[in-house]
Amino acid sequence: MRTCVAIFSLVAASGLVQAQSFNLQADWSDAANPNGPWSFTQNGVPLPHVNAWQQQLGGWSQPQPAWALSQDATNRLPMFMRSNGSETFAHDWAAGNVVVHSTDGFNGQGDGTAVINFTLPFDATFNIHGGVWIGRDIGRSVDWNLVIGGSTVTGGTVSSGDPYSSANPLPFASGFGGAGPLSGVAPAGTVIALTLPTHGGSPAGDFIVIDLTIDLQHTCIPDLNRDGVADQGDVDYLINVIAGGANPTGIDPDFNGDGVADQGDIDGLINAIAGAPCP
Ligand SMILES: [Ca+2]
Ligand SMILES: [Ca+2]
Repeated sequence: MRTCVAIFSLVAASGLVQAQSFNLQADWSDAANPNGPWSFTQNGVPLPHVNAWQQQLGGWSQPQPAWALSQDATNRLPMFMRSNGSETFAHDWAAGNVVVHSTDGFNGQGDGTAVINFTLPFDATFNIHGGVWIGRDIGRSVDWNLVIGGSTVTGGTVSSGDPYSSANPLPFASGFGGAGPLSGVAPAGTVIALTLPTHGGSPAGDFIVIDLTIDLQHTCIPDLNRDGVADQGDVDYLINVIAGGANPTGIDPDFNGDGVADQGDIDGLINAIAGAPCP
């Protein structure tokens, strides 16, 4: 939990600015991966696109595009898709839902765990909404874990026969970590990851349906040297970075976001440390 503590202890300026909402379904792309802040990966590595997942093996009456290593081979898991609604088997999701098939040793040979990554595009206060359910009832189980900045903060399991469904998703807030970890402040570049491994003991992987929205509010994090306090040390840090010095915490020295790193950023930082809104 060390990284998690570090993230949540970041001191953010109180002022706030603009909000932006990112919805997994609405933002879906079959053209690009990563797609903006989203990426569909095995163990964090973005997967290539296929035009018709299980084209030969069947299951869809119309070609179902997906992100996966192959269409029909034994490395076709994990798989990420936005359903085209032409499934020919019993399932509990609607056209337009984002569905993941977790990997397993049968059809994910040599492959990694299904992971949806969302990388914060700016310093932000984040709020994570939504939930998951198993896509069909054939005796299998899939785990979900929310991993923020490398630390697992909450998670759970959906299983064939459990009470959760499209009509009653398992909310992320009902994970073992409760609702607390679903909001916080984190710097640009922090990865919010939803990992979807096949549950231990499940005979194989299965479809899990994801309803996920991440709301962001721009904020600024005056604790530029990431030592847990916003103070003169951060002003010194920024002055040094702007002067061409080392930047071990990897901050963007353009603190006020006007496109240049200069005295205006130092002034903005001093004001923010004193309690003013983000510049
Ligand atoms: Ca500091
Ligand atoms: Ca600036």
